[in-house]
Amino acid sequence: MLLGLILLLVTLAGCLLFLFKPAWFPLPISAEAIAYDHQFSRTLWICGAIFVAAQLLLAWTILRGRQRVNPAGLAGSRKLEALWTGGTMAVFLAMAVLGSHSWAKTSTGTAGKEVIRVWAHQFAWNFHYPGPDGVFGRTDMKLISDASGNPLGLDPADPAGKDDIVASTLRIPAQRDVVLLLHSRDVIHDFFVRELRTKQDIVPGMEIPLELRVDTPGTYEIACAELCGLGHSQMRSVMIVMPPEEYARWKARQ
Ligand SMILES: [Cu+2]
Repeated sequence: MLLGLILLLVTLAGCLLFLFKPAWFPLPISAEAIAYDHQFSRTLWICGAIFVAAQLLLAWTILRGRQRVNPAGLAGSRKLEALWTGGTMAVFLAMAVLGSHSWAKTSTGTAGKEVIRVWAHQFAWNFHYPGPDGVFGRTDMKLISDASGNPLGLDPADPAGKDDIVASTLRIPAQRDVVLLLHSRDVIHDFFVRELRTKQDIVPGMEIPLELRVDTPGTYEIACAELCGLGHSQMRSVMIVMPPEEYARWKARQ
């Protein structure tokens, strides 16, 4: 009896937490983030409904009390088993297909887009812009020197690198397609902006593209989401999304 009541209370408290949302996600700032949120609420509603139904059934069974049933007289039902196994499978597959739509949108290709290299290292971020010539200067691991202000190892002998911009905060234009090319100088890091609902691992030796298009100007935190060493928790920066004209002015000033 008591167990049944506790179960009902816990289920009710769980539902209230989701209905009143004392803590919830920050606002989504891109179409992908909105699609992700829709998929998340769909999953939550379906799983939540099944969870509540199962708990209510369990509570009802407990509250009804024990009945003396001859165990030999209990028989399983193949039909019922096939029904809920099939049902679970159908729901699972349907959600997987719906979810894969939001993933499929993350295509690659840099033509006509704002291309910025992101360099992660223990424990900081650097952002590399090609400058007015649109060409990234050559970089060399051997030339990397944080002390002399060359965190990317830009080769001073390469003329394409003369106009390059290196910054410690990421600035991107709003309402424009942006491709971030993710690089790591040392270990695996992970580019994470909560408002984008995106986490992308950064693997040393690889250039991993991440496409985004942000609609809402503002300042958003970038965190490293891969435990990368002792200073991992300090490895953060900000992504400043600027109106396109303001972004162009900022770039011209550099
Ligand atoms: Cu990291």
